[in-house]
Amino acid sequence: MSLVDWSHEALAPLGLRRKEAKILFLGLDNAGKTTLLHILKDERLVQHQPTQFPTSVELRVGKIEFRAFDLGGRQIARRIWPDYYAKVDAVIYVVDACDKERFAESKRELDALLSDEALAKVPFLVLGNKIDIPHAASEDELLYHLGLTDFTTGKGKVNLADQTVRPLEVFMCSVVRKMGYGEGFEWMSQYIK
Ligand SMILES: Nc1nc2c(ncn2[C@@H]2O[C@H](COP(=O)(O)OP(=O)(O)OP(=O)(O)O)[C@@H](O)[C@H]2O)c(=O)[nH]1
Ligand SMILES: [Mg+2]
Repeated sequence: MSLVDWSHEALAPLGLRRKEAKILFLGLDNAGKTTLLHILKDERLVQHQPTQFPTSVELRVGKIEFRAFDLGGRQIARRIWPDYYAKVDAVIYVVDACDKERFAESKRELDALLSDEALAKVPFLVLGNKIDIPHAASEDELLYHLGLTDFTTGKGKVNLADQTVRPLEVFMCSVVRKMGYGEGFEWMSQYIK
């Protein structure tokens, strides 16, 4: 156990446990949210049924320790998303980059999230998933279809003091190939206190 883990555990009984970050995994059904969560959790690739009920799991990715909420993306599941918007530290919005017919629907849901008062300052990591499939949209195409071309805030290191706009970036990834999302998490970790 590292010193960091030790001090973290040692503080727990004193009620001084550092606040755990809360991250919502959102996006349309079939985007790959549950698959990603399970790979982050135990490195295992599992075939999942569409998520019916909200679940949450504690995770550590790099230096971020957080509770991930997987709320499911089917129409009926989306209705309860707003119940989870309080005290969110980040949103990971997953898009199936191959499902071009649903880009408009995905944009509508993303726009609703971005304009929700409760999430106004929350960093958004948009993951364009399934780039292992040959006809997947490119990053530029996805940016265009999601209406984000002029709204991303930069992938590099940021000076938080200069930050006046909500952090938002798109990273293309393949959850099944375990590639791309790591850079996204690294970017996001800059904004999680
Ligand atoms: N080719 C490919 N398929 C993927 C990838 N990630 C997920 N999938 C597949 O996409 C399908 C949907 O994945 P899920 O993780 O269940 O999707 P979800 O976003 O949790 O969907 P809901 O629970 O309905 O909201 C599954 O068949 C996955 O195997 C990927 O990177 N590449
Ligand atoms: Mg799911």
